[in-house]
Amino acid sequence: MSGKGAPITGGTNASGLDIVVIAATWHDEITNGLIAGAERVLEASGASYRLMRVPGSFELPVAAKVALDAGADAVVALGVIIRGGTPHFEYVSSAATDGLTRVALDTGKPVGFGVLTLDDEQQGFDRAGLPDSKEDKGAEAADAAIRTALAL
Ligand code: DLZ
Repeated sequence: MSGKGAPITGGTNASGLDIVVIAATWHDEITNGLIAGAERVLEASGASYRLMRVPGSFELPVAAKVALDAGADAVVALGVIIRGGTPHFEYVSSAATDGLTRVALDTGKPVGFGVLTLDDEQQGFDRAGLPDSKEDKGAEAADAAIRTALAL
């Protein structure tokens, strides 16, 4: 997709769905782009949604589980993890990915996966739905959550 904010749930009516966007706080410029992309798609779909913030991507799975157990129809998980000089990147990336997969399977509800695992910051700017971005991964994750929720 070309990204840059065009809603990609073309014509889908998701009114009646209750969706929680959960976003980590690291690498805020990129994360804010992901949030804006997800919100554009949710707004266009007619779904009701709210934003929940957690400290880091490691905390995304537990927040997703709580939101889904509380009755949300789907969550959109957004985070940015950038490789550093230690193995921490691998641990946080695996915890977020494996944890969110487990939450989706345990709850039987969709988790839109908008966690970027990156070698450097530029890769994030390229994918964050910002004016110069090539892709809009926040929008894609929201679109996936909506379409899966409607399909289940
Ligand atoms: C500790 C840490 C590091 C080093 N890097 C990131 C990152 O790039 N992206 C991210 O979302 N979170 C990072 N964190 C924080 C962890 O996800 C977590 O919040 C802390 O380890 C506290 O549990």
